[in-house]
Amino acid sequence: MLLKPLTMSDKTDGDGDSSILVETRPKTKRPPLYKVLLLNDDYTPMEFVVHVLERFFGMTHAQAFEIMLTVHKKGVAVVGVFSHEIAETKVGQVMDFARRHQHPLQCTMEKEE
Ligand code: TYC
Repeated sequence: MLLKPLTMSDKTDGDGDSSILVETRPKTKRPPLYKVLLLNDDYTPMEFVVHVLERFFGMTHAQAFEIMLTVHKKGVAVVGVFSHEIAETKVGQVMDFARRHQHPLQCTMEKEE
């Protein structure tokens, strides 16, 4: 096989075999993000959902009310996007809070594409 002649800018390892070292940039892939989803049901009171969104997702009352209505009408809404660990924590906090208050509210997470 014919090798292209080396030029000044080519980097070799100096062992005289004319091999060119191609520097690759280290692949530092960003970790995936996760959507936290709130699901509608027929029993959880609207005010409770609004409170959950204020308490665990830092929304204002107006933002929380708007998102609660979206879930109520459409069945589901993304309430935040987080790292895997933070998303897991939020889901756990919401599920635990709902369970303690005996509401069937469901909160899940899914990987963002
Ligand atoms: N659908 C509920 C009701 O009519 C309200 C509700 C909204 C429940 C959002 C869950 O994630 C939810 N009381």
